[in-house]
Amino acid sequence: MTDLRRALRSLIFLIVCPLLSACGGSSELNVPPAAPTATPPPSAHAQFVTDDQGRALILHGINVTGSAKDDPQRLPWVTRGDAERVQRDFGFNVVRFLIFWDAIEPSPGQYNETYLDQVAERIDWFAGVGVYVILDMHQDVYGHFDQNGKPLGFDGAPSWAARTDGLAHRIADPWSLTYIQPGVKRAFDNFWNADGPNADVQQHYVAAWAHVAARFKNHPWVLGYNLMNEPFAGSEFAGDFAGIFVGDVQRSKTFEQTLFHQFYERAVAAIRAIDADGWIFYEPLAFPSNNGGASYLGKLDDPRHGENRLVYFPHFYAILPELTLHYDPAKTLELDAWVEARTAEVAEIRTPVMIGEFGLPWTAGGSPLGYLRKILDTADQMTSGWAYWTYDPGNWAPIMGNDLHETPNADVLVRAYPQRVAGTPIRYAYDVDARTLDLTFVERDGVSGPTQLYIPARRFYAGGWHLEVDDTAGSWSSQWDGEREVLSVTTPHTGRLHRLRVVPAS
Ligand code: 9MR
Repeated sequence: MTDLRRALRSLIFLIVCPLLSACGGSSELNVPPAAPTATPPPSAHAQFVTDDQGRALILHGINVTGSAKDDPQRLPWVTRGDAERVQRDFGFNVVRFLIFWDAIEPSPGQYNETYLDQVAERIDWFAGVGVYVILDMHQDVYGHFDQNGKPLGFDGAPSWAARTDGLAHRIADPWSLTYIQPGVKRAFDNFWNADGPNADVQQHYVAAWAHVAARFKNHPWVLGYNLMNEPFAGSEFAGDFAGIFVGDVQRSKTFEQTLFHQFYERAVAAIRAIDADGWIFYEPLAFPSNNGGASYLGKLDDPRHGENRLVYFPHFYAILPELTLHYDPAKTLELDAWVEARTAEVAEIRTPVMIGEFGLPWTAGGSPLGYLRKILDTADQMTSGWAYWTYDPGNWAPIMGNDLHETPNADVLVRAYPQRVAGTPIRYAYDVDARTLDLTFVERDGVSGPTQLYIPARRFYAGGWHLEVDDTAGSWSSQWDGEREVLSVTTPHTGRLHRLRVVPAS
């Protein structure tokens, strides 16, 4: 861009909020005409979760919590204070809340309402501070115990549903290698084979989901349901010890397109029979997609009237950094492979996408913070929301120690971002070094309410910030909520592109 063009461009940026202190009230502003914008049309593939006013929801948040797996009550350790902190200190607007089949249905057809009451109580803590909840039916290596009460995996299914047919299994190290134990594979096979002698297992799982949906369908802050954490193909997974994370993609392809796809169809139908509007999140097979391999699951149909409310919910773990606890920023092949695979899938299925898990300890070698930044920048480029793994005090988390002080990860996970967009986002990007946030969106029929930007003012903008807008006509107004650090911007109805930019004041 030439200096002249740059100068012209900055002229048509209107400074709505010159100083942080001036942002307390709403302001009506006239915007001078601008030259027709050269911004490209909306991405052909970008789809968005929307709120009840039709605004695109961009979700940044965290998993609550990994350690709930081992809690006797299957509950996260968090308090109401943590729910407040998640919003106040980190600016998150969503949590992926782990729930467990063995807690929901400890014996066949018997639901534990006390557990669901306790889950509901915690959901309300998050709801109270305006944080959405995605219920994640978590499993790792099928379940804690097999049907004989022998240790099997880490969490998930009740023992009565863990049918290993007497095949051997033992806990392996690292934990994920336990997936390839014969008994574990058989438990999954018996789950997936919905027409076999163990057909009741999957039927119970699906019915348990319907029960959960009935319980939470009217909760305004329960955004939706994640059908299964990190699904595993059982004996159709062809990896061995060396190849577990890569596997034989072709071999599991048929499985993905048949038994696995049919399972999702059944689960979606069961939830839709109860809840027409909740968003249904679903993951590809974790191995190999977590690590960058392709998924052949294909498009799922949503039987609801109106637009689909399905969300593709993959995880993002580059295998070398995860196993070696070292990230070399010069070696991004694995990360690039993940982006390429997910981008192709999203183009095919035309479904909103959100990263359900990713993470690395800040103590990892090389550039662990660079790794997290790269994933977060990528998520913005893909217009994908995300949920960090996990809100358990420690090196992975943004908090640690008895006093729950922040780790260096906190400053990386906290970013300015558009939380609600009054139209269809075309592009948004947060520049960590310059501390600028750019958003371009187009208006969409039927959308009401302002665009809302989270701006971590207390953390990153001690000298204040400006909002710059670039538009052709009409009146703008903005309102700053200093407590939540959310700027609400009402844009004029011009039918054209709107551009907003937050920049540091000094
Ligand atoms: O980080 C978790 C690790 O401490 C546990 O030993 C393991 C088994 O319970 O699970 C890990 O969490 C995983 C999550 O449940 C699923 N996605 C990958 C996570 C990190 O490995």
